[in-house]
Amino acid sequence: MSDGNLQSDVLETPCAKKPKIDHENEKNGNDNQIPLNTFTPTKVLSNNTNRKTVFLLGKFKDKSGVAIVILEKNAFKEEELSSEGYFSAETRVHTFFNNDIYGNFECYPISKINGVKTTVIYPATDKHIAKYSKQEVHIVLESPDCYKNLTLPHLQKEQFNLQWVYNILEGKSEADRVVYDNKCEKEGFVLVPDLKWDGLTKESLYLLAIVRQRNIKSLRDLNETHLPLLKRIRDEGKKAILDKYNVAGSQLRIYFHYQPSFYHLHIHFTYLQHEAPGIYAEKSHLLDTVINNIEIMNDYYNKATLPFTIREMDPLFNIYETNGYVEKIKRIVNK
Ligand code: M7G
Repeated sequence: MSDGNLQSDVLETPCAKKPKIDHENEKNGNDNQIPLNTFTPTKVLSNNTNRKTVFLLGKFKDKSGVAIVILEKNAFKEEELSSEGYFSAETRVHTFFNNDIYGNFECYPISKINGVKTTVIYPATDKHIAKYSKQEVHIVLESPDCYKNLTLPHLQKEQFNLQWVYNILEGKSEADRVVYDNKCEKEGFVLVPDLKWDGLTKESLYLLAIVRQRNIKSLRDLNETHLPLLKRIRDEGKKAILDKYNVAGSQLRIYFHYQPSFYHLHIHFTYLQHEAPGIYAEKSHLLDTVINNIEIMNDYYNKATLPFTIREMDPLFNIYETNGYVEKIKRIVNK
């Protein structure tokens, strides 16, 4: 039996509030004030014009260490399009040109619907900087031996801190955002809006199911003993999303990333029509396919060769390159 608890709290309207910054790491020594308005960008790490997202490296006034600030233009919310926000008397309009039946304008809608989603990572480590910097990417094939001899020793030595995950599981952070909480230690999980989602716009719905067990790093560790957990996440996750957001299970993409950035098992739930980052063939594995593969072969993920993408700034890239797993290209050297 599930001991899940669907919370019925009404979602907040982010536009009406100051930027909400999660100070989850207070106990790890972080200050609990992030002075966003004192941020000075020093470098554009990358600028994704398709996603209308920019990754900035910089510093806060009077703060040591560097920060990464991610700015993302929000998707349109359909319910706001029919309201006064875009076409009201308050809307300022700059006309570029009118030509016959065609017009080209820049429109400045009211600020309430014009927020910019802002994510802060502070203090940011070199690993964060590498993750968000524009760089070349390669696909490598990870055999079970490569996993054991190259990937695993590397990630045991060097991986992103999981404190934010434990804070969610222990109810210390984001507790008011939790959508569903199954407290069973063995088969329980917490369903929470992903950092990348504003928690409001159905068109870009993105939730994360974080398992309570702490010893499952990734897809690689899964076998038939995990089937009840995986099925529970699929079924209870779908139900919770239907109840809270009125999105049917058949409209959800439910998947793992391989490699993930964070080696504590979690599953992504996104709206099928939303092209979330990391949904492509080289990185995502549908939960239903994973369940089916394990049902066919108990130790499938222990035996499979799994492809994954690797960025040149990731130290793991050097390991795979040195061991001959990356195809060489001719580098053009500027004299
Ligand atoms: P991943 O596959 O390990 O990494 O997924 P990647 O997708 O970044 O390559 C981790 C997921 O956790 C991502 O979708 C992140 O956006 C999300 N995430 C990361 N952090 C630090 C947080 C957080 O503090 N809170 C929440 N709710 N989600 C987070």
